[in-house]
Amino acid sequence: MALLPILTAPDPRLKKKSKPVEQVDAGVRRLMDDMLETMYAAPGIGLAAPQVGVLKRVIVVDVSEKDSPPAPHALANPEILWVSDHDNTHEEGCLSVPEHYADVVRPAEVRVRYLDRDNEIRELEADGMLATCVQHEIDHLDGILFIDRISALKRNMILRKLLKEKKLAAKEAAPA
Ligand code: GNR
Ligand code: NI
Repeated sequence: MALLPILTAPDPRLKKKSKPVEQVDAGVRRLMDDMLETMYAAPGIGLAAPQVGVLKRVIVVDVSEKDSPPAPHALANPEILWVSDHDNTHEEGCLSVPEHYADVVRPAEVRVRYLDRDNEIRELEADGMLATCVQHEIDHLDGILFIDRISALKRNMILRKLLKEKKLAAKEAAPA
């Protein structure tokens, strides 16, 4: 197992569309396990492969409460089969948009088809935080961040701050 570095916005890799995996083989399984380890260490409740620079359609989630047993899910090629016609608003954050939070409106329930860690086709029906998180992660596979689902005013404010921090960090790493 290994901890993988997490990309932060703005980064062109976070805007790309990820490619489906052919099958869940040992390499994809390793990626899933490393992503789970990275997610728990962050800590976060979800992680998508492009966030660690891998443009494959692989996501992991665990929305279990702190004092209940872990409930890891690893999904390859997740496809939304159905969304409820009622919406939910949740405050979202993202490991690739550190320290910024905003309310996002999404369908309250989803049904998703995917390949599991054993390359078996499965379906997951989710509501609540799991539904929000799975949609947030699938968005990453299509190059979409939660800030793309809020007002342009808020988005640009957040992006400007993140860019400024990146420039400052680069300067500190390599002083003139
Ligand atoms: O850790 C995370 N928390 C979170 C909170 C509300 C909605 C979505 C998320 S996902 C996020 C981790 C992450 O960036 N996944 O891509
Ligand atoms: Ni995210």
